[in-house]
Amino acid sequence: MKMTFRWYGDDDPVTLEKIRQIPGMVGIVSAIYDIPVGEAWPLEKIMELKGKIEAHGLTLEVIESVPVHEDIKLGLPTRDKYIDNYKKTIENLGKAGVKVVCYNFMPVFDWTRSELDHRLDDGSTALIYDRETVEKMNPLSGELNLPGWDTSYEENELEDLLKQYNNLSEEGLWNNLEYFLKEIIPVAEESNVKMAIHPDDPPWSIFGLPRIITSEENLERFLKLVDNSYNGLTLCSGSLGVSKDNDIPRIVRKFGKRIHFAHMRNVKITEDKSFEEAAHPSKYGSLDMVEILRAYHEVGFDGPMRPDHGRMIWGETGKPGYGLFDRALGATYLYGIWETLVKTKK
Ligand code: DNO
Repeated sequence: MKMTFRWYGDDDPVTLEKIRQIPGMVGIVSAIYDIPVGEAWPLEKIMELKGKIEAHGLTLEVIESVPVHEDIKLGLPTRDKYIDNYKKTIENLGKAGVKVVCYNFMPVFDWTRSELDHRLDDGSTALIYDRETVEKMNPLSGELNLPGWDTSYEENELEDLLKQYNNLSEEGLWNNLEYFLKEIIPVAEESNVKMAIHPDDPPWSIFGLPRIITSEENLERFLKLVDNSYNGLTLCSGSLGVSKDNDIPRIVRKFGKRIHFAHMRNVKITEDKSFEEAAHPSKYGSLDMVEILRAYHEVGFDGPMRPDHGRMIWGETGKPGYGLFDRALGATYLYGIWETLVKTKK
């Protein structure tokens, strides 16, 4: 396992200097943030990113994410142009030596929460998802503040986009995903870049939009769409783990070698379809983190892993879920468990 940390580039207050000082840290998960979705990433820009990271004694392990243009998810005739650009990006990432690309196939909204700074009993703040609150939200009200959301939509653009999805069922989305994979996976294999889809967060439909990367059964269906190891998973414990039906250690053991990137985060299920993000240790949430890591260890996982969202603690302010302190604590907790597993291996 290689311990990694997400870095949002030059504007991230959590600098590479700081990340490097976290015990056990070897790699960075990052992306190029100033290229519009759908355009190809030039090799020079990728090399520049890689150079900056390496100058700090770290390696660029994963790109999270190369976003997928909505026209591809919608299956519009214009998708081929965007798929060609996506292939070009994969080729360039391969030339730069990047081995893993994380992406998702969630229509319009990426990860969604109802509150970004919910105060927990210990005084820290965390992201939470309350089913009733989300059900009452109107994505067109202009007041939504979602952490994983592209806010660059012009007036009416979002409305039009949501309308286009009115006619797309889950099966339609599966078809569009299959079309995309059949095009890009051969290029990924040729470029030696492993594609790792991120599960939908939360793993159920929101705002009436279809979501399909949600369960063990659907992950299996996904992997069979193109049965090639370059078509793999980002296994995000927190995204899938908010549904009691998803047994994360079992999923890790089942899909083992097809998992190319591990996101480790604990979540506390408060009610059906409601949850709070929690500190990483098992005691604070609904997931057994030791058992999940044991499963990774058993399947011989040697890929990148990162602590996922942290709470805001010790007065830190910053990007929701992506401060330094709690994620660093998470990383060392994970690292400690891993060291124990390695050393006690019979
Ligand atoms: C949230 C992240 C997601 C993830 C994308 C992958 O913290 O896990 O935004 O990066 O869904 O494409």
